[in-house]
Amino acid sequence: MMEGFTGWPETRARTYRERGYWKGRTLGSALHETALTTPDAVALVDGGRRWSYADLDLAADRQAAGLYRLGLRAGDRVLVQMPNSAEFVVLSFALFRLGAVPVMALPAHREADLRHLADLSEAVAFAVADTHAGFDYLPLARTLLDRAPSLEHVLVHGDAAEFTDLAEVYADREPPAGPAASDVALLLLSGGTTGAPKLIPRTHDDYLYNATASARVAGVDAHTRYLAVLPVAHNFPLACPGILGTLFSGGTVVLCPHPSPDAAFPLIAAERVTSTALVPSLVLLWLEAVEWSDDDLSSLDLLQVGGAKLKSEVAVRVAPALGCRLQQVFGMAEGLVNYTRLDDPEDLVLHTQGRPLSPDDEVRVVGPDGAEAAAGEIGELQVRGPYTLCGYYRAEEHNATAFTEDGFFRSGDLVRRLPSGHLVVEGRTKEVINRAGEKIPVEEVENDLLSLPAVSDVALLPLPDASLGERSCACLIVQGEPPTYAEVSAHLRGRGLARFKIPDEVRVLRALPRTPLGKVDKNALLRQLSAHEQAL
Ligand code: OOB
Repeated sequence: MMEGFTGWPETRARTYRERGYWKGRTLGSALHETALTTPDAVALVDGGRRWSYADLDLAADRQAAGLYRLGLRAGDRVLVQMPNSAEFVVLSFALFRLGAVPVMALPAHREADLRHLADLSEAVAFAVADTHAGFDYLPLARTLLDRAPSLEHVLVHGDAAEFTDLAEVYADREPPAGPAASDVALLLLSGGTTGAPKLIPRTHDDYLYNATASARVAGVDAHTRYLAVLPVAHNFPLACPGILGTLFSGGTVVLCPHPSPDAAFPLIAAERVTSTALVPSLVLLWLEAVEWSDDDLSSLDLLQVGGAKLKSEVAVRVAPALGCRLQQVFGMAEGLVNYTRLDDPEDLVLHTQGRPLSPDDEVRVVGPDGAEAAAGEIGELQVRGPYTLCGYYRAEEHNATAFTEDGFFRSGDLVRRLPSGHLVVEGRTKEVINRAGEKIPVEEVENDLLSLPAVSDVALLPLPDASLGERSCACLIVQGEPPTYAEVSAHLRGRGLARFKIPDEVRVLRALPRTPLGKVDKNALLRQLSAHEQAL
């Protein structure tokens, strides 16, 4: 077993096997089985390029062999930061086959997060595309290679310069012996509690179940044509059911390089896309764009929405405007995923965030006193189950508080449970700003703001935002000349902060309100800001 990984207690593991959730198969072998059944069906579409299942299966094997020849071994970690592309899918399966473990970074991450991830995982390789969305990843790769002592290889899709070209990482088909189904298959990034992202180990057994059970609940089959719009390294588009759920069902994955309607709508029309997944802020954008778009979206049958709370007012507009069904998805990289079901009454689909995927998801709602909340009351969601982690990777100290004694994960989400078992998300106990589904760890950004020379105190707050859900506002106390927005933002970018963590707004205040204990009173500050807003 991988050091730093906490597995399930044996009695629960046995139950999950006996009940057929864990099938003892790896992600790599599941793809192989689909490829044997439907070798000629189209697995992937990326721009003008198409891969049949046989093509994808072979490409993954050859790349696994190539990575092995390069010196990568089972258990090695590889930091992967790739845009939505077929190369991401091929590389992921090559790593799954080899038993090497991808660390799933997002294209928006910058040096600070990447270095932390490389160091924490002791990644031996970093895989990137040369450029994406106007950003050149090669200078970033150079800095990282220079500063992260574990890194030995940089693998590049595109113009590789002095690094290894991913297209050349292949060897003839003789895959080395693969991993066991109980091994860690990948490390997902946490949406962030406080501080830098944590790593979430997902095993082949648990992630295969996550993807295939999700596929059933979302009605995915061989006719599904799934558009991957959200960043593919995220759990939602990757396995809820996303790319993996579609591939294990023999459907087609269409990769969308950008989430804008300009990129997505023509792809939906051309590839007759049947389903996709969005965060609420994108739903708003799509609802607006569909008004003037000429693209034929009639093939679209299902829109999944999750990552942040979808307001009922927006939920009701989805079916009429886009001509498809809606499925709300409330999930977390740590495991538990809730779905509204396709045959749920409309009321539940519009006004709840769904119910747990698995009959063996043990969910409880706990009040501040630690006791279970009364039916219908708000409390913290705690969970354990066949695909929910039992410990963050290499995070002993944090794990001591993130889990209860009986092994439940404290999600930090405040929910209410209806008699049907459906959950309504009501807020959070932890300090995270949910900006369009991307989670901003407040404390980390506050610390970075404090390093600005003139800044003596700071508070980062979420402001309600019609399109993003929440936007971030940095309130600064300064000595002397206040910095401009451009200066603040340049400073943070210079410290390697991910793009979505840069505050949307900066305000300079005379003082921060305090609680009797001397902590910044963020509720009072929020009231102060909104009173100011109304006065304008
Ligand atoms: C998904 O995963 P993460 O790890 O980026 O973020 C998880 C957190 C949850 O704990 C919750 O606070 C929030 O994001 N969240 C929602 C939500 N879906 C996620 N809050 C309200 N309503 C929803 N529907 O975001 C994720 C993972 C798998 C599938 C879908 C989303």
